[in-house]
Amino acid sequence: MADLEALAEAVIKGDQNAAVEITRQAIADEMPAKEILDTGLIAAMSTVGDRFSRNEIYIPEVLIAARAMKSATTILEPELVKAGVEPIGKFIVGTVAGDLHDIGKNLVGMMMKGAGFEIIDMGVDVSPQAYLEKAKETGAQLVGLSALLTTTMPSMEKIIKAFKDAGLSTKIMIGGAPVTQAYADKIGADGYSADAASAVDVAKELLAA
Ligand code: B1M
Repeated sequence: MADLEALAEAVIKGDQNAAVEITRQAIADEMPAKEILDTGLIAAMSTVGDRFSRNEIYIPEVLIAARAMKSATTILEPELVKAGVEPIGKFIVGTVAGDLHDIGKNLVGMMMKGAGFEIIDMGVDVSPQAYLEKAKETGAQLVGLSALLTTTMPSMEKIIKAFKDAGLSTKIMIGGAPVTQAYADKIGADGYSADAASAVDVAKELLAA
């Protein structure tokens, strides 16, 4: 019988081959797809997030863990579809207009995926209109905005205003090196987080609110 603790350990260590092998074994053993996802994969990324928050591991370790998780999830996905397992929410993420920095944004997306969200990644240099259209098209509950430049931060306010003007109730959370809680409060963002791990907690709180 496949060992889901060993699966979680493989993801935490970023051992892609072991993560894929144990996931295959768990499917062959007819373990429920949701149990494999929750106990093996999501639990692992939650541990990775906690260790990252405590500065016990750094960005490279997070990236290799996320890569192992992604490979295992690709194998598990058809089983999840068959079992009718729904994502916990839809999360649009992108870097705002004029800004090409995407490393932090990608980390946020990976941690959210690891926590069970469906991710709609819009890439970089995303206009307010594009966020708005994507939110309408997908019905996502949450939009995450990343900005690394003081010159592109004002775009966040424009996006929040565009959503308000359009009457959308989508929750908007923001982050990025120059962004602060005070700035989030000033422009009326629903949430802010300083790093990718705590972004997951903020997203879950917003979803539950
Ligand atoms: Co740029 N750059 N850069 N750069 N760059 C900075 C941001 C800068 C601080 C460097 C400096 O001068 N010291 C400075 C900004 C100054 C300012 O505005 N105050 C700067 C500048 C000026 C520029 C250019 C204008 C340089 C030029 O061309 N003259 C130019 C702008 C291009 C553009 O965007 N239009 C530019 C270009 C680039 C590169 C393309 C070379 C490259 C980006 C490559 C890429 O992203 N694919 C680059 C890089 C790498 C950096 C630094 C060195 C590193 C950024 C990074 O990836 N950090 C950066 C200096 C620095 O930060 N030390 C710098 C790692 C990443 C994991 O952290 O993105 O902060 P971060 O994400 C964190 C949190 O902020 C948070 O979680 C992440 C992980 O925990 N987070 C969120 C991020 N988004 C979130 C969203 C959330 C929640 C949390 O909710 C939705």
